[in-house]
Amino acid sequence: MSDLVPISSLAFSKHGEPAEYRKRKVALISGITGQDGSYLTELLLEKGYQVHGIIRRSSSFNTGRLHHLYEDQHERPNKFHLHYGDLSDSTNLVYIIAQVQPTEVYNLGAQSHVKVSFEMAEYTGDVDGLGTLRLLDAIRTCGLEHHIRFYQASTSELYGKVVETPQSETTPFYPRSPYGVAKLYAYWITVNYREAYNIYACNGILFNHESPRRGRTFVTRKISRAVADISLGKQSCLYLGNLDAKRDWGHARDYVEGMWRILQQDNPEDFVLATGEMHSVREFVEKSLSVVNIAVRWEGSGTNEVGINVKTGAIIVRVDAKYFRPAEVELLLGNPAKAEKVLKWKRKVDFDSLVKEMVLADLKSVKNLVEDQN
Ligand code: NDP
Ligand code: GDR
Repeated sequence: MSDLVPISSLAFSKHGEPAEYRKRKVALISGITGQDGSYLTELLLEKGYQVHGIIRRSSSFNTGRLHHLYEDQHERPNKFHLHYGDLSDSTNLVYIIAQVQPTEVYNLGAQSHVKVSFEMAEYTGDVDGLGTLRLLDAIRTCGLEHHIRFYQASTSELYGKVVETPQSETTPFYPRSPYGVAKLYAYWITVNYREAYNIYACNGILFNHESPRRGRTFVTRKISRAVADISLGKQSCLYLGNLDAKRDWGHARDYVEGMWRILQQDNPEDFVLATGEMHSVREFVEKSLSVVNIAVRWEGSGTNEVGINVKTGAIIVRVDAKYFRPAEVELLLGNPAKAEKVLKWKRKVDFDSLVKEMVLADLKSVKNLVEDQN
């Protein structure tokens, strides 16, 4: 951090030198320990950035997704730093921004589970909604609002109830969960601070993106892990909620590239990142099972529906009402035309390759676990 600009000169200067400042290529990422945070860190380090991340203090290990980057440290000295912090703690955010003086801030930190947001609605509102305000205000408090480019992790959950498909930057929002509502606040405060204070602040409205690093309670990873366990005889049945929900699923690595591109434009704007293709949870199950050569047929309906292994006759999928949500988003399908045209961004990984990569990665890790236990 030897290239810091004296903060006093920035805090009180109305005429900073953004070009000079921006040359430093310093990124600050909230939510660095999450799926997207880890892929974005890899990308930015490859591009020569110094990367700083905010991590939460936890009694258990929470930097597993960043482990390999720590190990690379000796090849990139002084390029990767972690700071304890939390989006609920304004003073801490001001301190980190003042210390790091980033050129780009990526606000990826969030209580990101839609179902959990119904159980922790106030907390989700605080972190996902007000947390975004706190980070933007920390930037202003440090007098860096004309020096920093700000990315907000907005979401297709803003669309919620179907008003039109495919959904684009102009589709009206109708969120269907405390998570979606909190993210709606974050979306608009980002737009508002851009308009009110001329901050370079953008929303990436990202549709679902997955990977082998996806948290294990999200449906895709829950399925890929269960399929690995079932095929290796470690689990007999997978319990799921709404099999008919449809999502536009892409690969997280493609989407972090889009986040970076959003902050490299001449003017700050909001963009949808999506594949433009939609599949049901049921299709995700079928496709995952096909990777391990298991064919499934469905019987029954509603909560009595089951998935049966065609070869053995065993029930391998059941519906459990506890995974249903008080209000569901039935389908999401994005229109990435603006991102394709302006950012020259396009997803590279298709649905089949995504599913295959996730199942094969889980097969490998389950096999390693079994070997370790023997
Ligand atoms: P993850 O759930 O994998 O990661 C969330 C990150 O936020 C973790 O690093 C977590 O820390 C951190 N975090 C949680 N609470 C706080 C807090 N109070 N203060 C600071 N950090 C906190 O999410 P993803 O990587 O999948 O998503 C990244 C962002 O993009 C999120 O904001 C999400 O809502 C949004 N998004 C995700 C999409 C997707 O399909 N993945 C699509 C659209 C938007 P810890 O590890 O300690 O829990
Ligand atoms: P989502 O992702 O809610 O779209 O939010 P999730 O994988 O949790 O659910 C997708 C769909 O699958 C249905 N479903 C189940 N979901 C879970 N988690 N567990 C189950 O057992 C199950 N069975 C069926 C759900 O009802 C839903 O319709 C993700 C998060 O990453 C958000 O942070 C992000 O903003 C959005 O994607 C875009």
